[in-house]
Amino acid sequence: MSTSTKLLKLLFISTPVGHLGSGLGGGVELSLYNVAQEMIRRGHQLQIVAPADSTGNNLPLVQIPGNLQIIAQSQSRTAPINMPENSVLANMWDYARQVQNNYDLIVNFAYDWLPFYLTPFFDCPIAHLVSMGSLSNALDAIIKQIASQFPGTIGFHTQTQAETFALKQQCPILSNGIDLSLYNFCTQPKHQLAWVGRIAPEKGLEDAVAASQITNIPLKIMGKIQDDLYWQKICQDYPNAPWEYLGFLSTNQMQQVVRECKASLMTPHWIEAFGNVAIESLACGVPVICYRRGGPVEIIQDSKTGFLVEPDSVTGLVNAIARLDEINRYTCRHQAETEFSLSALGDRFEKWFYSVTLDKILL
Ligand code: HBI
Repeated sequence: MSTSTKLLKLLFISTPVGHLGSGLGGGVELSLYNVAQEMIRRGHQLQIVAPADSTGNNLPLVQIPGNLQIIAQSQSRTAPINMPENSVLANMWDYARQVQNNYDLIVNFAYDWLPFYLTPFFDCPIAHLVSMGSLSNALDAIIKQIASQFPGTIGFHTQTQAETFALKQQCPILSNGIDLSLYNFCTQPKHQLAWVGRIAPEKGLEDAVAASQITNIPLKIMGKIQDDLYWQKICQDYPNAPWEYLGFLSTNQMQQVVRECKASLMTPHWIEAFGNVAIESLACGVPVICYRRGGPVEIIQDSKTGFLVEPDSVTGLVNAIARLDEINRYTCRHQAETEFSLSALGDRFEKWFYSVTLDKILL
């Protein structure tokens, strides 16, 4: 049987910062669900290992107890590796060690040191999807080591993100993808803007609120409040801006709001590895206005499906908002259909998984 038709037995190991469905895992939760759903649709066997209390969208889940990992973006670049007692990360990987012989490939979705360090100790091949840009020296070092020892097993969402790790090897670039059937196109938006994302300093929400105040266009804010002090400061600094916080919504609730917006604002103060919000917005036919920084630069077609503006420039956001009538909303939806559908995503990941398991299958 040629490798391109062999069905794989896949073990997905989730992020350890929150149970699946909590929103704390941010974009990587969505990536895991979407890739899992598409692999199953293609006939592969699949099991997801995730922290206890995870919701699986009727996907096959093994729930592992233990204490969550601290989110990496809250740590300093020189922070030592931290592991809580009874670590859910350690427990998930001990489970993987025990069952590894039942699988052709283990796929790691955690942005943590341990899974990379354990790679040489496993018989089963491991593919690592790196979900953020470079954040810590310890993780950079172990990623560099594994990229060199196991070429082709470290995947990134975008070239920009991969470059933050300054690796010698060219690594697989997977982009991302979503289930387009969940997003409904809208031709006549209301006079409002959307901002969607984890509410934390690296996401730069204050700039979108400032742009909303200057333009006096209502801003619909959606997402998990991850940093409460940061959120309180925005509320105090912009008491009169026309913003409304709608909470952490399900995909369906979120797209019902976004689709009726003139545009989505993305204001990353860090190198966004990808920008799921951008493709979710495009899927609704909604143009994206984003700083020219990180993953969204490889997603948004400037002046065609949105605008890329000078990083951290609120004026840049405001000037782009004034140009929104130049964008054809059908062009936005069309780009999502050609580049970011589940089948496009599945093609990229399936090709990667076969490339990592090839030597094992042929042995
Ligand atoms: N932090 N330690 C740690 N581990 C993760 O897997 C992790 C994280 N912070 C954020 C995060 N994952 C995801 O929200 C992003 O990768 C999308």
